[in-house]
Amino acid sequence: MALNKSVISELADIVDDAQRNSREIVKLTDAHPLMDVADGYAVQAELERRWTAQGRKLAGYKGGLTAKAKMVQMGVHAPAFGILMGDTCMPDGGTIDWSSLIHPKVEAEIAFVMAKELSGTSVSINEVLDATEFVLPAMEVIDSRFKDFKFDAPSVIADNTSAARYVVGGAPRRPKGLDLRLLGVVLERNGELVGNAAGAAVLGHPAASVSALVAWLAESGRALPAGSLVMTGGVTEAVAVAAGDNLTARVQHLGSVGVRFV
Ligand code: OOG
Ligand code: MG
Repeated sequence: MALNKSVISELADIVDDAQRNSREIVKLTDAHPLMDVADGYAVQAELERRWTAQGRKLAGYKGGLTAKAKMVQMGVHAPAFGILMGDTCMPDGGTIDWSSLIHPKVEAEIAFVMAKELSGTSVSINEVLDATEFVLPAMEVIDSRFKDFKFDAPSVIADNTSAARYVVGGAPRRPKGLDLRLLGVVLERNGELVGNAAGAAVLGHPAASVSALVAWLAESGRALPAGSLVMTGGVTEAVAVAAGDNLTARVQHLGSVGVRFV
């Protein structure tokens, strides 16, 4: 860590304000060039502390930048983790007010709901699958608070990995008998194909994203609680959306989720 507690708190103020008011800001490292990834997570932890103190509920966690296509698109080449606040969950088939966001983009993801707590730095894919209640299709709406979606790892982590809204639904299935690497994922905007990949696009196996998340939690002495929702990361590049757009994410064997921006 390069920054002291009072600077971390100031940066949390800046990000929180930008999120609340949908106001874009410049990346945090412009003013704090020494800021590192640990500082980014410290800002994120401070935001989590504030949000939960306000009575907001943590629904789970997200892995981001877990697919090559996303890493190349954003120029950040390592996965990053963030928190999912329950009040940012939008109903499948519902609408999202585009004007409440800055420059939203949509990602198709495979999500997990955990049946058992997981902890430790080297949880295997099989252990993740054993601890999983079900897997289901998901869509994440990301909305970097940084101008033109331009950031580096410390800044995007401080901005809770661009998390804005998420949608889950479809036909949840137990993972037993499914090879999650081979699940086809299709993202459509207004009925037109805008992205497609297989589950393996996410770190070779979507459960590897859960394992990496658990290892990240372990670094700060935390476990992934039973009942958590985990978004494993966009399988393709994120796509920009405009008011009026209908977005659908389809996952083989798991059904689809959709939203409309108004
Ligand atoms: C960072 C968040 C990435 C994903 O699924 O890869 C993410 C960003 O691209 O703004 O959520
Ligand atoms: Mg995502």
